[in-house]
Amino acid sequence: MKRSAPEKDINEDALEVGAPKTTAAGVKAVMVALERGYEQAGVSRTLRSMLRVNQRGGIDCPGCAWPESITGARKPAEFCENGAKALAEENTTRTADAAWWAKHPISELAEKTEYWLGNQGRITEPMMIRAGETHYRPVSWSRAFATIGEHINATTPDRCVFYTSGRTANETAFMYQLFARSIGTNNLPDCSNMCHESSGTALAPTIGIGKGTVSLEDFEHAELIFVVGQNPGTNHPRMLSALADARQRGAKVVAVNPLPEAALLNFRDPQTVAGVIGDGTRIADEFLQIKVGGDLALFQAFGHLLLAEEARVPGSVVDHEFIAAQTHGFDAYAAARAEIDWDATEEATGLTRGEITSIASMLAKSKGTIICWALGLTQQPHSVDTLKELINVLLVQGNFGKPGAGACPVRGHSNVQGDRTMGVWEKPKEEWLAALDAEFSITSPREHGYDSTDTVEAFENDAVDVFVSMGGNFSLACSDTEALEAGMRRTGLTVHISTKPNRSHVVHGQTSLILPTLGRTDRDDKHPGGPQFLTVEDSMSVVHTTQGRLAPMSPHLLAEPVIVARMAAATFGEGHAVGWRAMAEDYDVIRDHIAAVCPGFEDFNRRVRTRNGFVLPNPPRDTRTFATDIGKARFTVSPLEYLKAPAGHLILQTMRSHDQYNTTFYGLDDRYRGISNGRRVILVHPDDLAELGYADRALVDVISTFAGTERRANRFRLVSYPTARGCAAAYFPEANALVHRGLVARESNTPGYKAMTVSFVPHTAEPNRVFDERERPSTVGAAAG
Ligand SMILES: Nc1nc2c(c(=O)[nH]1)N[C@H]1C(S)=C(S)[C@@H](COP(=O)(O)OP(=O)(O)OC[C@H]3O[C@@H](n4cnc5c(=O)[nH]c(N)nc54)[C@H](O)[C@@H]3O)O[C@H]1N2
Ligand SMILES: Nc1nc2c(c(=O)[nH]1)N[C@H]1C(S)=C(S)[C@@H](COP(=O)(O)OP(=O)(O)OC[C@H]3O[C@@H](n4cnc5c(=O)[nH]c(N)nc54)[C@H](O)[C@@H]3O)O[C@H]1N2
Ligand SMILES: [Mo]
Repeated sequence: MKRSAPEKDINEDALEVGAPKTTAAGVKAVMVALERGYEQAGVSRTLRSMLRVNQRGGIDCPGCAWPESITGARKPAEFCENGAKALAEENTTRTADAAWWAKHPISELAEKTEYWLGNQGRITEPMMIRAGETHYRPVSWSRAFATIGEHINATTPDRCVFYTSGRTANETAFMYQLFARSIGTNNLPDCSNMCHESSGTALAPTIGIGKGTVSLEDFEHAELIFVVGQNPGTNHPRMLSALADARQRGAKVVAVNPLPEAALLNFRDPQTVAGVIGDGTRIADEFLQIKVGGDLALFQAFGHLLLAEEARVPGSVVDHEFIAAQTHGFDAYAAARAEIDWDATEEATGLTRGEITSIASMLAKSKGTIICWALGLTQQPHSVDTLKELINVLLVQGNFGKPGAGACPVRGHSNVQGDRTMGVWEKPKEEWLAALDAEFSITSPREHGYDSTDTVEAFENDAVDVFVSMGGNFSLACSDTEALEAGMRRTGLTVHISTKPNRSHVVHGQTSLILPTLGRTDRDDKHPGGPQFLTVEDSMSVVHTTQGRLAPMSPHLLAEPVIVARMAAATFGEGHAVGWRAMAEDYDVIRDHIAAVCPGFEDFNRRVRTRNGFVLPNPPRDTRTFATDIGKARFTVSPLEYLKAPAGHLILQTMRSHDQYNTTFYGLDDRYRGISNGRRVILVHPDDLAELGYADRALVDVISTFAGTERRANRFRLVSYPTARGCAAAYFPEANALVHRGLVARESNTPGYKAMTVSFVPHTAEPNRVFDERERPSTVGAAAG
């Protein structure tokens, strides 16, 4: 049965603000999930997909990259409210078909919010628009592919860019990077550049692998678990079960966050009886309400205090044997942490010396510590240093390669880690390219390509002729929305491999194609050898299958591997060295190539068909060894650095509401924070509001300052909220227009989405963006230490 989409768009004046919640999940979560499912897809499609999620042989939940247990039993319903919403989004029986596109000119779509666009339904056939036209119109698949081939062949490889969003499965990602490299470019930006790039950049040189070192089973053994810069109640709800179980067993949990996120405080597991009728489980034993950007200072203080405790009681804290055998640089680290500037530390963190010391003593006593983190630590100028400091603290106590200990970056998109493993990377290693070239008899380019931030700049400089987007929503995900969109509009060809309409389709190139594809839950069976499955890698390096079973909403959708193969055929013609067609017909063929190229994937086809899939090698976890260039783990020394707002300014972070998936909005209810029906809000501490002279709910324009320039975004409402002092929070992507593309994490080039310096002016009707060369305020203060 087809359903119609909401006619109404967001009315920001309908904003409602209630008190923030102190408990997450519970029955309400189940009800909301089912409601959204039924609304979008009806009862039968909803139940059929939900019961198969995260089961062995089922669909990998597209919601997040949190793993499923590989050793233990799985719950009959291994999903969460937000995973269920992600499924409902995809399973929807609403369609944005040819008639829909004919009804809505681009000029009209450009005025709509992403909420409205995304709610129109699944795209049913390939669509095209050319310069001067007002509407997208249907195009045949063969014409669409021919157009892509023509444009690629008419320009040089360095002017082609191939973006990947992290839902892309391993097989697709592998073919896609092979396609880009066969053309001759490493321009392979991906969402990971905007997400956990800082994590990989910090981990690779320090522990020799750019991934986490814990498995889900480690949560059953840890004594102390940190959850830093992460909002799992919304973004990784299944993680709460692991935390609640750990706590019930006696582990302590410490949350570090500028916001008192409900789920960090209390959680009712909707999958247990106690969770449905009881008061719930407290999640965090301790909550450090840190200032945005203060974590480097915090972990330096922890390092100092651990060493001080060791000096007081020798042999009680530091794992000397491990440090001597497996690490490098401890003496320099110990020397740097011997002194501490408590005034600067308190200013940077907004915490008292007492608070920090009490958590440090928990840390000193713990025999197994896991530190989990997400984007609260990756999107600031000094992010890579911050993460290296977390690693220092773990190394001091030997928290690697033993049960219940390690580093746990919690990834976002369900296969973002796998995409990188498959070679979606603008800075590929020589060994990797050599293996690829040998397998396919091609010559991959060696020059590094664009990451996401470079791509924004390339768009602004008219350096892109062809932009292909494998999923995702580049225009809204990146920095500097307005300049980026203007650049995208000037580009020769934009190609969007998508499931639903989004903003990037609307700010399209001179010629633009939308290629509709099968999603995770859709059956992929139009192959000579019958139905195919795909594979993904979760946040803990487990590789397993995913296979949808629902009838696709349209007979015209193509699977992603087929789309890549046909783009390649149209570009290279007959007789190309790579056997594209064979791969698209039978995904086992792709997997055999992956087995030959990617370390750890030997015998891929057989091993991935076993009950739980397989775990990729991870030297720190498996053997307590570190494959860095020196064969040892590295301590590092970074100067103290934190974000400092000049008088009259605040530090703005951007975050997700409970009702969105990145740029996709499921609804308008950020339930745990008590904010509904509006998204253009800025959460500010009541004392800061008073100091700045604004009333709660005041309507303002926001000005962000960076490097002598300003960006302005109009019409936000200030909301009094218990965030840390001096800090503010707004939703992504509404605030992206405020992010200067030059504001990035230094070594990883990840946008500084959680590090803007902003001020407010009463709302006026001024245009959205102004530049002027005012004095540059000090955005980043480097203090002594
Ligand atoms: N339902 C749902 N699930 C998702 C997503 C989604 O949009 N919706 N997105 C997926 C993706 S791609 C990703 S990457 C993950 C993102 O998962 P998260 O990283 O949890 O996402 P954010 O909403 O950005 O939340 C960041 C958290 O860090 C805190 N924070 C901000 N600045 C700082 C700081 O300086 N220090 C500290 N200690 N904390 C800080 C914020 O208050 C917030 O609680 O979730 C994935 N899962
Ligand atoms: N200010 C600010 N900006 C941020 C962030 C932040 O915290 N703050 N976070 C950053 C992060 S962590 C990330 S990961 C990026 C996200 O950036 P992206 O990954 O680019 O964005 P998404 O919103 O996840 O992509 C949604 C689109 O994917 C398409 N899609 C959905 N399912 C499928 C599928 O199965 N196949 C295909 N081909 N397409 C599909 C749909 O058309 C949908 O419109 O945003 C970044 N931007
Ligand atoms: Mo992400």
